[in-house]
Amino acid sequence: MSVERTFVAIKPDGVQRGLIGEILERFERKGFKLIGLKQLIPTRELAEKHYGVHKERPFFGGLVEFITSGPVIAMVWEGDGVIISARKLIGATKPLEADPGTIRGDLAVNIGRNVIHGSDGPDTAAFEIDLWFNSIELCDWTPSDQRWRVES
Ligand code: D4T
Repeated sequence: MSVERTFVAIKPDGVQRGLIGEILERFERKGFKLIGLKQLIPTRELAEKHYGVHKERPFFGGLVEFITSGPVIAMVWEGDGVIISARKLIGATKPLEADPGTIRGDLAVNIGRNVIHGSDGPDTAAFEIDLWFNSIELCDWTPSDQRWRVES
């Protein structure tokens, strides 16, 4: 596995429901490294670019309304295989199909209020990190306990 970066966002429902700490804790405890973190209310332009692949889908309008309706926590996480692993921590898109133990499996019921987003592949991750963050907002650092998580 190679060291990767992925984009993860806590959606407005997760922020409004007070789930930020619980979600951050799951990524930290797994052993991933936080590279970027900010709170923002996404503009319509940002939301439409982020969900551009869904432009023609019937739920697109509602999705953009929802994601721009309040604060979002935007994050970049780094680690071995973090792109797929983050998707596993997050769980299936439909929360009722998400396994217990996953974020959506434990904390959500409805597909339109599924709490969190994670990039679905390397190209999407690169696109989304670039879309949501400036390079100056990303912090490269070495955790002091790194050797207890990663073989050198
Ligand atoms: P995101 O992108 O939010 O992490 O979700 P997923 O990657 O797990 O799933 P997705 O791209 O297929 O869907 C994007 C977003 O749209 C919402 N959605 C999706 C919806 O409201 N109704 C629907 O029928 C679908 C398929 C939920 C997630």
